[in-house]
Amino acid sequence: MKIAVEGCAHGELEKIYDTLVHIEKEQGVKVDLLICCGDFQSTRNLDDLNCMAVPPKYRDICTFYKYYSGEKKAPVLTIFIGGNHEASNYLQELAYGGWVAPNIYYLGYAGVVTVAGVRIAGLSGIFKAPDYHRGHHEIAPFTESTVRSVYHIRNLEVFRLKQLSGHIDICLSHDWPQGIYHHGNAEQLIRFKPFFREEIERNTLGNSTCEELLNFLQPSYWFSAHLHCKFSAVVQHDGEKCTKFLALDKCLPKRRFLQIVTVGEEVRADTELKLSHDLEWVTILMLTNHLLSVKPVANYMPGPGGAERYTFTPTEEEKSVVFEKLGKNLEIPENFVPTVPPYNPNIDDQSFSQPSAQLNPQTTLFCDTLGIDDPLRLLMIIRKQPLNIGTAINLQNEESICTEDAEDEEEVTESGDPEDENETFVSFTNITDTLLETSTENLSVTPPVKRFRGRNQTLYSPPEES
Ligand SMILES: [Mn+2]
Repeated sequence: MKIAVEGCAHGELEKIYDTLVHIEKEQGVKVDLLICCGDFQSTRNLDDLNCMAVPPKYRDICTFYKYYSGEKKAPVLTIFIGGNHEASNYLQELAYGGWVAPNIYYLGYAGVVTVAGVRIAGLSGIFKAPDYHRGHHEIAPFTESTVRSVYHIRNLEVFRLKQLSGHIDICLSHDWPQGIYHHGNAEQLIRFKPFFREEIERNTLGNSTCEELLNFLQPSYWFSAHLHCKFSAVVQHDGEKCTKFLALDKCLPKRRFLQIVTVGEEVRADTELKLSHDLEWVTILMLTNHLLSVKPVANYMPGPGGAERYTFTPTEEEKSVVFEKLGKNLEIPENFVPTVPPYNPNIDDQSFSQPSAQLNPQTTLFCDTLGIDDPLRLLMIIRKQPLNIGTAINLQNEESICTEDAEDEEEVTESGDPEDENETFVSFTNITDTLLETSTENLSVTPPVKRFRGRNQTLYSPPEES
């Protein structure tokens, strides 16, 4: 499968897709999947933009809304993780992953999916020690503080990822695994980014939980973004396995933001790729539901020495229970519906407020199917907010979405060949060939859902009630 890997998207979806379509035409290859490593900026409208942690002058609606409204369609199946510049209110609706637009899938706080037999795991957010052990307590409208902490990585997701067994082909994180620069050309990196020197020398650059996960999961590939430069490395693990690391730049002209990598089997040109749940992962989500916290206090994961279960690598029996619950069908349903009015460029409008949180029908269905908790729903219960479930809105009634189409196409023609400048920085080879010098290989157990559900509700009920 040909996978296009993108660093930080920063809302430039239209440019990224144009570049891909251009590559396909020029080089006669078909890209099967696009992976974005965060800072995706899936802002549907101006309200969403106010939930993004950037100074107001940098708030730019960019082009995601066109894919949300249906004005444009993603030409290739796209999956992404969250970074530190996101429509956090929207991503929170999809804690366990979901479609943010047709053909564009968010992996959730953490997630594992398979595409054409390739197993892909992702961890959203960036690491900040003070928030690592807290629950997912943030909810829109965010404060100055929660608008940032909302995208900080939590121990729950890292714990869940560490329950995975079997081989992982690709892992994604927004910030780099700590120490990864010692496995590649660090001197060249420092020449390009001199202000990294001190942190590289002290081995403090990057995310220690990702380093831990990289060594634990030993995936074939690890892709990251965030530091806005291209860098590759190979981590040789004990034994045969190694991980090829690649970080890419953000989407800007003349920057190396995109690379095509060949992973797994070739996909026939007429195959429409489908995204599937990873059964082991979904089972882990269910088995660890009771570990979810939405409180702003420390929430420690179980370990040896305590009385409770602390390994949740599922048994075959546990997996088959989940398989039944999913109707013996792992395919992720294509059940996206727009639930808020998309940005309308023809209306000269401004918004200075954040929206209130809304539940997403995709998450509601997923949680109901498995009998697990939606963290956002728990928060609404605590805050005594109405359980506001987003419903499909009819975009036919929205003015000007359709009329925009024609204008847009003209614009592309007028501006001539927008890809010209892209040519130099899109590298196009398998990273194995170009970047790497070292050659490498490549029962009766009923899930305790009901009980935990009840337990969660009590845990999370407001203090005055308990
Ligand atoms: Mn970033």
